[in-house]
Amino acid sequence: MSPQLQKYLREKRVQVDRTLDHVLPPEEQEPCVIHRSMRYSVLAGGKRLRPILVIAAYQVAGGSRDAILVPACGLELIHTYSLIHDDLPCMDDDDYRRGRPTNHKVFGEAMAVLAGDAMTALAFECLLTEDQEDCFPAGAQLRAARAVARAIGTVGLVGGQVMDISNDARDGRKETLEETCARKTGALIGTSLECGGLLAGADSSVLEALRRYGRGLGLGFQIIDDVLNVTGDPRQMGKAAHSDQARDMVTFASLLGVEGAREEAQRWIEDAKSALDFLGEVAWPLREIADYVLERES
Ligand code: GRG
Repeated sequence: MSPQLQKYLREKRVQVDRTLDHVLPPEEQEPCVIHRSMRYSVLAGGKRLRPILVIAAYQVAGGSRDAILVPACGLELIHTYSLIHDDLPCMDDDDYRRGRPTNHKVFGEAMAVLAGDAMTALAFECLLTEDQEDCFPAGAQLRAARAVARAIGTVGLVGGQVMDISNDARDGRKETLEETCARKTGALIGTSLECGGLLAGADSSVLEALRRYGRGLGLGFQIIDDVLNVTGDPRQMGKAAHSDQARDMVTFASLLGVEGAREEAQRWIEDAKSALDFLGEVAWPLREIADYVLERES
């Protein structure tokens, strides 16, 4: 990763973490246990990729206000909610996430379900936060909230998770696996970019470029996630390795082999970057984030 991107990501993570701390209810607020549960998972760290993509797309599309931070955090809340529910015994039944015991291991299943539910509500509050200084174009927040609502429903996360837990990709078709990943992972990543563009008032050609970049980035990201499940270091990743194999899941790594999967990811990342060609130098953070997704080890 270039020193320039390292600095960019560090600065954005600090801003996102500070904003998340601010928008989450304090632990002392009744009922305390649910607020402890929410803060436990959200403030456990993580790469903050989705909110950073909102901010980067917003800036690439010409936005310059700090007001983007609150809606951007809405995307992180949805993402963390999906992780909490994904880890439940009725789903993937995982014990570790972001380097600590999973939410249900600490707070119990009921509280983990409720923390996720509360985080969706809070995410939409963030997306629809009162725009006191007309930072965003009229109607943009509504369009962004609608895009997020769509992305988490049956055409996106929920649909992808249904295909994932049903192991639909057992049919051995790469297209089925691509469809599962495009929904389960790609939808939220793509929508993060779309939200940034919408909130900056981007025109349709920029929005289309962000969508195409998002599709390639989302698939590339999930393929590397599959590879890391085989080759990664659990301490560095903060979650278990080899869980896909243990559950007999068909993944890009099992379907194409580790090297084949890396090559497939590279193709998607190249396609993602080429979508940005006409945007010129201003799109450098998105280009470098795409390269980072390919190199990442956690
Ligand atoms: C409707 C939000 C919602 C969820 C219900 C449980 C579920 C349906 C979907 C699960 C989706 C899921 C967990 C997909 C995996 C995506 C993925 C690769 C997550 C890892 O993301 P990272 O590496 O994690 O960005 P950090 O911890 O760094 O944020």
